[in-house]
Amino acid sequence: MRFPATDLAVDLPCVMGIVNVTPDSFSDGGLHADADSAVAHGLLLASEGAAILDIGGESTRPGSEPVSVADELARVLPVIERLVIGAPTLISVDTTKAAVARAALAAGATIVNDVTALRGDPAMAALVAEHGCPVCLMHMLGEPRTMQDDPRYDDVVGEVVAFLEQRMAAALAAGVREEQILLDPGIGFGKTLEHNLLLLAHLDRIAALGRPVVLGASRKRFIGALLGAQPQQREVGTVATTVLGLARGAAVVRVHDVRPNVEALRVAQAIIEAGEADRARERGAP
Ligand code: HH2
Repeated sequence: MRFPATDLAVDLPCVMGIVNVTPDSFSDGGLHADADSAVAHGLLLASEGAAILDIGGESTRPGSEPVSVADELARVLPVIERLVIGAPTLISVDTTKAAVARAALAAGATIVNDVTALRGDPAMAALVAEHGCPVCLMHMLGEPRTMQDDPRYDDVVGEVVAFLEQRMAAALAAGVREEQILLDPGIGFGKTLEHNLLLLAHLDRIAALGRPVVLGASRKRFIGALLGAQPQQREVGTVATTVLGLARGAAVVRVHDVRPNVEALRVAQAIIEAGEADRARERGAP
């Protein structure tokens, strides 16, 4: 599958493994809250085939409380420093704060994953422009504390597409290059079950914006609603989202359970490529 030109130094599609160095993340809060266990978890995800590790020190689950720069830095920096050396992956920092992103990039992280799409901190766009690193711009309706209080759209897919176009234009206006930009529909960020399903069903409309799409549906609440399953039992449901996401153009899937998603994507990708090769042969046939 062809993806647009990007500064991401990995082959696409790829798996981004989640390392939450937090006490309160929705599915694994507290499991890797100290640096030693976060690093061990990151190394495990790398050994399972993650091409990127996304390190976060502030939960964005519905109802979560903000974390100070000092606390967030104390959580993520020691983990990033060790994984930059120890893991054969790219390191992404999941933060909305320019000070945290700056320190993470200085420590060797090479991707900024900002769930506010550069709206959370006025210094973030300039930092990303100056550094030249890939940046993920994600859609969110409202803010984490209240985003799940009755989210409404007239046309969820159209509104998310328009928002991402607008955030991409703002990033370009701030000096970010197009090749740096990744786009993410923000599954679960101010969305009902139906909104999430529509975004997944029409992910190709986000891919049509011409930038690699990041999909973060892993273990999220809508999967639990469909399956009646607790977060740690949503692995197979997550694989359904990554495989269908890939078929609709996702380039990076952000997941907690790396191995099953790596395996599923490898098989799905082989099928997609066989179909593409066959169609190309048919077109070229006399
Ligand atoms: N989802 C979460 C956090 N960061 N980043 C991107 N680009 N896309 C996402 O969908 C996304 C994200 C929430 O998941 P998780 O990190 O597991 O939970 P928490 O925010 O509670 O730490």
